[in-house]
Amino acid sequence: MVVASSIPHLSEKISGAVGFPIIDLSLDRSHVSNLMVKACKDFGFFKVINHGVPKLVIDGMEKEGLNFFSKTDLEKRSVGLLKPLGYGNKSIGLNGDMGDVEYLLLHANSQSISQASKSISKNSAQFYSTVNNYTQAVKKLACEILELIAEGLWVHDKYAFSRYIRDIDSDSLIRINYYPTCIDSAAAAVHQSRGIGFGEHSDPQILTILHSNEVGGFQVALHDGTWVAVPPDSMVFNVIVGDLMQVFTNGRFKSARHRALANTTGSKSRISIIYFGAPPKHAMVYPIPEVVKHMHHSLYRPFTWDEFKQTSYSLRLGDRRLDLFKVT
Ligand code: GA4
Repeated sequence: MVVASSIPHLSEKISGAVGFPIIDLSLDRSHVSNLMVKACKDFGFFKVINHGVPKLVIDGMEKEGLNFFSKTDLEKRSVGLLKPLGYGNKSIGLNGDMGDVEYLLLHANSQSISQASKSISKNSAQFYSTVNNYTQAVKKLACEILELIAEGLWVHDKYAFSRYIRDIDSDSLIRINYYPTCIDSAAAAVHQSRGIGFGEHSDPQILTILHSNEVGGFQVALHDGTWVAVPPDSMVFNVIVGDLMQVFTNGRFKSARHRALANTTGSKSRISIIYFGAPPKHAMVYPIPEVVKHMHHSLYRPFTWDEFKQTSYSLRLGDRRLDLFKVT
């Protein structure tokens, strides 16, 4: 059963007219950083091209993903339904959210990937090197983007944001979401509940870097709540502002609410690979003083990433968890 509240409602606003910013990373640095800050303020979302991640690295990762999801239910479950990390099927988080999606969710550090590889693949050395290469390349991209954003915001310390995910104890994650075609799923009941692949939410972390194959379904909400379909394009990386970035910028950037519709193509599975850049658990998070200076007061109280993460997991997927951290 799909949670009723997450099914797209007929009366909701949907627009096809908005083209989200596409930022060419090969252009002049100060121009790129200004474009990024504008995109973060206007949408909390943009796409990047000429990102420097080799196609071979992306294709290899997708292939490992498809290979894993093509296994039998029993084989996949043997990875361990390590809550909340490991293999998941339809159930999202710990509080009853459901979607028409299968996923693998892993910590993004080399040691954890190496550990997980042993239970995920018979050829664990190959799985490890493919997933680790992809994760390292996308982490580098995330750091570059965060440094460009810091420059565009005129923050003194260019590493103010990226240092959290460069930290050896960073709690960043890597996720592969698999949205089966109608044909893939046997049960008629599943067909009836089709609508949502992954329900509306914002990401709790700093920044998310999402890649998907050429199958559609991904949507991003504008600030006024209108949903906009993001046309699938395997040449781009999609960049999503997370909740912590909203806090760092004292609300000047808003975390983007996004969702994935269930895959109704009937022909090809949708696969997306997502990197979530997060601080170490013990790191303190608060609006950066240079931003607050211009705005006179902090909108959010200081908290640790661990506290915020625990709160996120205690709530539903679509809940607006940042409201609980506002200064009253
Ligand atoms: C959204 C971003 C990441 O995918 C994730 C998700 C996590 C999960 O799937 O286990 C959460 C969700 C995400 C936000 C609120 C909580 C936690 C499901 C959920 C209901 C891995 C994450 O870090 O937060």
